[in-house]
Amino acid sequence: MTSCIFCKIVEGEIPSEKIYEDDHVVAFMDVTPVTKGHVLLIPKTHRENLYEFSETEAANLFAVAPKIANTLKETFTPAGMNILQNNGAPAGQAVFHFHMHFIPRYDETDGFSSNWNPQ
Ligand code: D5M
Repeated sequence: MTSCIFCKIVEGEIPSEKIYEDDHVVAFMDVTPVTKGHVLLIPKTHRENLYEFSETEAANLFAVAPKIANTLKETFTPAGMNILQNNGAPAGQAVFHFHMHFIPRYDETDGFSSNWNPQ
C-alpha cells in the first residue's frame, strides 16, 4: 500500500477535485490554492521529480499542459498564469510525487509572492 498522497488521489483512495484525466496523467484542484483556480498536473505513475521521467513520460505530461492552461484561462479569465514545478525540498517541493502547478494570476494583490515558497 502506497503512502504517497498523490498516488492515493490517482487510485481514488482519497478525494480530489479532478478536472482532467487520461491514461497517463491527472489534473486536480490544489487543496491550498495560491490563487483562484490553482491546479496540479501529475503523472499517474509515481515519479518523485522531473529527473526520473523518461522522454515519453515527459511528452505525455507536457502534451496536456496547453489544455489545462486554456481551460483555466476560459474558466477564470486570469490576467496571466504561472506554470512551475519544484524539484527537491530546497526548491520548495513538499509532496514527493511530481506535480506541475498551474497558478492563474489576477493582479498584484492576488496573494502571490514573487518569492513564493510554500514551506
Ligand atoms: O506543492 C505541493 C502542493 O500540493 C501544495 O500546493 C498543496 C498541494 N496538496 C497537498 N496535498 C493535496 C491534496 N490532498 N489535494 C490537492 N492538493 C494537495 P510543492 O510544489 O510540493 O510545494
